[in-house]
Amino acid sequence: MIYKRSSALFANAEKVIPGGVNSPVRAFGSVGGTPVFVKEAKGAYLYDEDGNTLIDYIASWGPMILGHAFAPVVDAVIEKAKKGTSFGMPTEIETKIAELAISMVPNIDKIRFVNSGTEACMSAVRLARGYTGKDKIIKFAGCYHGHSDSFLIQAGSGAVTFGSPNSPGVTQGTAKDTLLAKYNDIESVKTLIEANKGEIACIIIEPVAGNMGCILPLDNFLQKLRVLCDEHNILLVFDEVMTGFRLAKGGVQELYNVKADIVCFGKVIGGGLPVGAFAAKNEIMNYLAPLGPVYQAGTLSGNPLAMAAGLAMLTALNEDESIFEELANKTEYLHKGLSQVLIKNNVTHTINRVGSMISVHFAEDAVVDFESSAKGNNDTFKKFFHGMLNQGIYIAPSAFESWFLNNALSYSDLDKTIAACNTIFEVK
Ligand code: KE4
Repeated sequence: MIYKRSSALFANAEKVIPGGVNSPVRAFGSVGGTPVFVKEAKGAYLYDEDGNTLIDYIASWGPMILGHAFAPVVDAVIEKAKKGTSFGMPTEIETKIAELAISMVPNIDKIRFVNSGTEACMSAVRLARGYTGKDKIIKFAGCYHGHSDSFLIQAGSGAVTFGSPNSPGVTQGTAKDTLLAKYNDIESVKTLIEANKGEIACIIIEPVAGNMGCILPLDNFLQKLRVLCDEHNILLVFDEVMTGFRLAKGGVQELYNVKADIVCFGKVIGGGLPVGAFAAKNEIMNYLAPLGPVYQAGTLSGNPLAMAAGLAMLTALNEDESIFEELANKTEYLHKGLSQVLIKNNVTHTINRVGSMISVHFAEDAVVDFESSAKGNNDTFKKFFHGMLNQGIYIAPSAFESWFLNNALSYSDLDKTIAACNTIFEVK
């Protein structure tokens, strides 16, 4: 593959945008090389600025679950734009998408729309703190809930006391209220609760993690969190920015039959336009301004174009629930094919998969948390990433990300992907 034009475009971008990108993961930092500039996309394919066609496995990090330039979404946005792009006033379409989302997701009465997953999770934590009157939160090492200060935290010196900032600009004052537990380790959660009795407002979790690669909750982990939260009057916040409207119509709450107290959304809910949202029962949501004391606002929240895109996307998913099973079957097929060729070529690996989320880890042992994910061989991953890219397959440019299948992918695309993996590792 040639990337002459992408390289030239990246050089220009670097002069005016920090790192040449508007979100760090796009810069290929952990795999090296020059980021690919995309010109356009349709269905399962990306068309880059050098004329290469790429089979897409990131789907814009989740939103494009039905493939790129999905006609009902495009048409809805075009029609809406002709009538004005933003008003800063209530519009009927916001109620329509809210009603639809509430009908699809269990255990929520009201939903507030914002402009990103970060905003959704940040607002959900503020709401949990306002509703409970408590300051501390528990998150899990390796889970990402956006770039709000409370989430950019690593384990502190006294791991059971408080966290420490993992980014300059985050204050110790903020970090002290974030406690870090270990994913799939219920004892680590119990220890934090015991050491911070009566001070914890919520536990926030990616109920299926996608920011350490894809990691599944094991041994009824989510159910155990639910019990602990009920016992200690702590709210359980599911960050379903990745999993919402992707793993099932009702997300992980439906898939694992576990109730969260607040659910956060992003990605799919916006159909590719900037939308986040958070939702809960009336008792909690009615604490939000202008009804209640917890302040939260946004100039472009509920923007008509974004609502039109999201409504068209959710309508398509709601009308044909077989999409979720179709996607899960395609992902299983890909999993089996990749595993077969990696085993055939004696490549140490483990693959995690749930629904249409999958990740390949070049690690000996099972990947069940951040620590085990970090044991993956990144040199092998880099070889895998660039080997796939050079054969026209675009996977996540980091071993700590999940792939997101889109339903425009054909089995022929999957076979090409499996064959490309074989070519990379084929024992000559
Ligand atoms: P945004 O603010 O990027 O819309 O959402 C933040 C967020 C919250 N929660 C979860 C579980 C997420 O995965 C994300 C964002 N995901 C990353 C991918 N790991 C987006 C890609 C990027 O940062 O550019």
